[in-house]
Amino acid sequence: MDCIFCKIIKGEIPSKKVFENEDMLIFCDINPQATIHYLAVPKVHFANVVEMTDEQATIVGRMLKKIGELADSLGLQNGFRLVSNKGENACQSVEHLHIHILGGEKLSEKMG
Ligand code: DGP
Repeated sequence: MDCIFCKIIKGEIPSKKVFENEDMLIFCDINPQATIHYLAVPKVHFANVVEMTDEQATIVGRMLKKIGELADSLGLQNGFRLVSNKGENACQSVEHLHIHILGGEKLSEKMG
């Protein structure tokens, strides 16, 4: 499958990894939109929350819990924003579910 994030997970494309476990990889976004901008990506491939099975939703639940546990060590002790784009209106550009983790500064009140 020709998926950039699957290739990053397999190590075929380099990335700045900040965390990895059996469920996910967290790495730095190549085009940061905040002082800190990570992507949390499940190791199993699915496109977005609409395509997600119940089992995959359980993985995403564990991912969110772990992101919360890691927040301080990732430099996010003053807060952070999680975003997961789906589809054209949200400008999703990579068809492998990913959670943007944004922080390291005061973020805009506007999200759209
Ligand atoms: P989205 O628009 O929600 O699909 O965000 C996709 C993000 O993925 C975007 O912020 C840029 C990032 N990205 C795309 N290709 C690469 C890559 O090869 N390496 C890294 N680190 N990030 C990438």
